Order: sequence, then structure tokens, then C-alpha cells
Amino acid sequence: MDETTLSVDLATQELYVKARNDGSETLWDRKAALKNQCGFGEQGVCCRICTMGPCRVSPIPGKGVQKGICGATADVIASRHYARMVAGGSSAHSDHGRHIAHVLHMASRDGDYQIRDEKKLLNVAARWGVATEGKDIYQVAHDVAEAALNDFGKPFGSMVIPPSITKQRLKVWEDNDILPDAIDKEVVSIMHATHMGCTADAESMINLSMRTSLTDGWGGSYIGTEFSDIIFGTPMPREIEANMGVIEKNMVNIVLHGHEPSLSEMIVVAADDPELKALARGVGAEGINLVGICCTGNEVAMRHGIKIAGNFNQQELAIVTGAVEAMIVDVQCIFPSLANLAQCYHTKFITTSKLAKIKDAVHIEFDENNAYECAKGIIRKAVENYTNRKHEKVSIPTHKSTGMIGYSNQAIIGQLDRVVNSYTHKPGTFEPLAQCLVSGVLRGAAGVVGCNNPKVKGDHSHIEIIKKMLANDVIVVVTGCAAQAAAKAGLLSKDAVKYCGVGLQKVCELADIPPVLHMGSCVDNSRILELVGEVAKILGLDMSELPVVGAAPEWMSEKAVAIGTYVVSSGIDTFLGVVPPVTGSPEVTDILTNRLEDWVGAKFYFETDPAVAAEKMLARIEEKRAKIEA
Ligand code: BF8
Ligand code: SF4
Repeated sequence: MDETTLSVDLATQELYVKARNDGSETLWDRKAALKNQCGFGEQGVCCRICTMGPCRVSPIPGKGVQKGICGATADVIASRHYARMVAGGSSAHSDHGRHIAHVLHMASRDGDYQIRDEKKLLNVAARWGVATEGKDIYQVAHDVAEAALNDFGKPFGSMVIPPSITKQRLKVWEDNDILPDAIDKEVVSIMHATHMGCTADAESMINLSMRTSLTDGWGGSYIGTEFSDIIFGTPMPREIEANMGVIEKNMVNIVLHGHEPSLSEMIVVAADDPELKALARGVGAEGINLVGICCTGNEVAMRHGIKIAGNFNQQELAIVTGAVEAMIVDVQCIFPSLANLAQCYHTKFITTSKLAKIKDAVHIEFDENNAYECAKGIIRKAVENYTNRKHEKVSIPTHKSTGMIGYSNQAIIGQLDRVVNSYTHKPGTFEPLAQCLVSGVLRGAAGVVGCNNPKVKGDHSHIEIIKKMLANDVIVVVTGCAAQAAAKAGLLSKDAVKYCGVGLQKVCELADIPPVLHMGSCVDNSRILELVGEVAKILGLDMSELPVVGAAPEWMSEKAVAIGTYVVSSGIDTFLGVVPPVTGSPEVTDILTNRLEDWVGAKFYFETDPAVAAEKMLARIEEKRAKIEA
């Protein structure tokens, strides 16, 4: 395989060649071994929901088998599958949020988890119906966590909706009957509605999917973000380095991979322990070097400046450097292949969650009640492994880039306050940003988010789309693995103004920001919802009326389907660079890419060519501008 076709990232190309020479297998080799992937599955027309099946129906109307044994059509089968993807994604994000709520619940003044952002805690307390006056801050934390935990499964009423939503949007949700009930209830309802013999109507199925997706974006993910900020601190701008070159030859390298910050935060704190540092020197290393992959990488980079080793496509390649003593994982986006790959090198692959045990891994269950000691134990294993390094197998690419990260909404407001014209703008708000959008200095904003997927040349679509946005004065916000692609390509650096049109250049100079703002992990897409909602409120518009678009150019996970669905349901057009498995159903395709606009004022675009997608994104932005300028 020609490595230059796999990814635009040079470190990835270099390590792919090393893996091949080492006889190690990677995702690209396994993709090639699969040869042609199943066309029925790809178009969403294979059903395994009951054991009368599996039933594969024809993706072409009027040609071949049109119905499964129960009579389900391609529309029914594809819409049910779509709904289950949304439920899978929403449950992953929401369970993450619930877990963080449990950590908040156990926070104590003398414990391992403490309150780092009291102001945020007090701000959110009212929403959760928690009185704060005269109460100890830890009691407030306890009460807020309990209220949120109870909201996940409450029997009556809709879930608690954050105040950043516009009133127009709430009305859209009510009118379309997608204002969600409790988070867990909606996911369970999808599992029920997609059971054999329930919903057999694509419109209703997508409608239920939208309800459920909203429990993710405005519920589970929102809780995950806000409570993480309260416990671990709200991110503020800082400089980081990204790409495989951050792995150090003479240090104990530990890769943090996964999603929830409760484990990774504790590893970061424990890595500073004098006992462990001495142990590292004792085994002949210069120290302990923590680096991150995927969303955990984003979480610890934003809050501690931990370097980013890479994104989704690079998880195996980190081990292939031969210089990783341990890869520590919790949940989500973790390749099962890592366990056997680690055995080809000296790496200890350590799983820590009951929800993500992997055969042949070393499992050390992380216990939040004994978090610090547990983290120390895990790091000790890594340090002790340094002497097992096979030096003849070590080769670390030198590639790395620097960039700015940590743009929480508080951080963005802090930067905007630098450009506040006190006659016209209120400090401490998004007003300058809103005015830049209305005046046209910024033509619009784009959220570029999501994964890598070997169906797409790695990082290529992310970078193409981002650069095109910048050149056209569209400010970009990024999260997840897209954010890491941007970091590696140098697009998070303030020097990236060289790619920008004059309007965006001016804004970046005045606010002292890069043109691409790293807003965090995938649960932190909730920060983008908050930002868009607040800007819309300032302008008295609905979110669907802003010149704002979303793109997931290289997405792969069910979480991305949930995100795309809640983003569209929130009124923001979403451009997918990998076609979702629905095209075997003309009706589902029509709903997602067309009819949704009538329902919620936004829709999906399926566009695999990033240059074409960027053109369409810009056209849509201009279309929306015409309305705000009128
Ligand atoms: O939640 S962007 S590959 S790491 S799913 Fe996974 Fe996709 Fe990366 Fe984070 Ni998000
Ligand atoms: Fe086949 Fe219907 Fe069963 Fe699906 S639910 S496997 S289409 S019989």
C-alpha cells in the first residue's frame, strides 16, 4: 500500500511504513483484507433485528427483494438502523456525563476530586433547582450532582434544558414533538421503538431519533462538559504541541487514550508525585512523559497542556514507535487490536473500565474512591516497564506542530473583551462576535468536528475544509479528532492567519486568537451549542437563522450520528464527508437531506469531496447572511 494515500500526516506515513517493516498490522491492512465492504450494510438495508432474518432487501426501488420477512421495507430497515446509531451514540455521551456527575457527587475538600470552578458551579446550581445561599460549596456540588443524576431517569416531564437555547428553538422542538423527556428514557424508547414489530414509518423513526439526540447534546454531553469544568477547571488558552514527535526517546512515555477525564486527570496529578519521578530516574529515564490520543488527549491538553500524540487513526502508530511504556485507556474509540499490537512491542496496554475490558489487555480497574493511589499504581507499572524497551524497535518521527488550545466559552469571552468597544458592546458577552457576524467582517462560523475514517485519506478533508473556510472569512471552531488534525497541521497556531481573508485576519489580531479555536473533546460540542445559542439570543434570532454550519468530514462513530442529529435539530446544517448507511432508503435519504429543513430549519448534506463540501458550506452561509442583512 502506498503510504502517501493513507493520510496527509507525515508522521502517520512514516509509522505505517515502520509497522509494515516490523510485521505489525494496522487498520489500513485490515481494511484492505476486508476487500469490498458489504454493499447492503453500507446502504443500511440489512436487518438483523429478529431471528426470522437476517433480511437483506434491495436498495433499488422496484428491483429485487423489496421487503424483509415481516414486511419491513428498505425505508423501515434503514430508519431503524439510523435510530439505533443515534441511541448508541447518545448513550455513550450521556453515560460519560453521568459518570462525571458521580465524580462531582463524591467531590470533597480533602478528597482526590475537588471543586476548581466554584463560579460555574454556582451558575449552574439554579438550573438544577439547588439553593446556594449559606451553603458550603461542597454541599452545593453534592446537591447539583444529585439533581442531575436524578434527571437522567426521571419519570415525568422533559429533561432540564440549559438556558442557552433560544425560545424560538424550544418552540420548534415543541411543534415537532422532539422536546425530549429524560435522557435514559429516550434511549430506552428508541430501543423499544426499533424492536421487531414497532415503528414502521421512516418519518416517525427519524423524529424519535431527533428527540433522543437532543438528550445527548443538551443533556448528557452538556452535563459532561459543565461538570468536568467544575471539577477539573474551565479550560483557558494555552500552547501545546501535537503529533508523534511529542513522544520522547529518553523518557517513560505514557499514552492516555479514551474519553472521560476522571481517570486521565488523576494520572496527570499522580505523574508529578516525587516517588514516581524518583522511580523513573531509578530505571534510567529522564522523567515521565504523558501524551494524549483522541478525546482524552483533548481533555488533558486543554486543562494541563499535556501534549497531543495524535488522533483516532494514530492510536496504533503510537505503539509502533516502540517507545511507549504504557497506553492507558478507559472507554470509547479504543481499537481492540491494541492488545495484540502492544505484545509485539514492550508496551503495556492497560484497560481501566468495566465497560471496556479488552481480551489480552492488562486490566486495572480504576476506582474513583481511591483515585490517586490507583493512578499511582498504573503509572508505576509503566515506569517499571521502561527497562523492557527494545531499543532496536524504537523509531520516533520528529514531526510535531505547536498551537493554541483551551477555548472554552469563558475563554472566548475573555478574548472578546479585548476588542470590546465600551460604547457599543457589553463586556463579558459574545456581543463583539455577534456584531462581527452581522456586519460581515466575519462571513460566518463553521464547526469542524469528528473522527478519522480510513474511507477518507486521513486528516485531508478536515484540513481542506478548514483552510477554505479561513480564506473566506469564516471563523472555525473544532473539537474531537478534527481538532487534533488541525493542531498537527499548524492550524491552531496564531500564524494560521496567513490562510485567512482580511476580515478574519483583523478579528484574530484584535482578539489575539488563532482563526481556528480548539473547543475541546466531542462532548464539548455542547460548548458550541451554548455559543451558537447565546449569539442567536443577542441578535434576537433563532439558531437556524445564523450563518453557521457544521461539518464532520471524516466521521465514523455512532456518537457522530447522534451529534449530527442534535446539531441539525438545533438548527445548524451539517455536512457529512462519509455517507451514512441510509442511502438504500430513498425516504430516509430525502428526510435527512431535504425534509428536515421544513421541520427544524436545517438539514444534512452528504458530500464526500471536501472541496465541493466547502463550496456548499460557504453557499449556505451566504444564503443565511442574505436574511440577516435584509
Ligand atoms: O468522541 S472524534 S474518533 S475520539 S468519536 Fe472518537 Fe470520533 Fe475521535 Fe472522541 Ni469523537
Ligand atoms: Fe427481517 Fe423484519 Fe426480522 Fe428485520 S425485523 S430481520 S426485516 S423479519
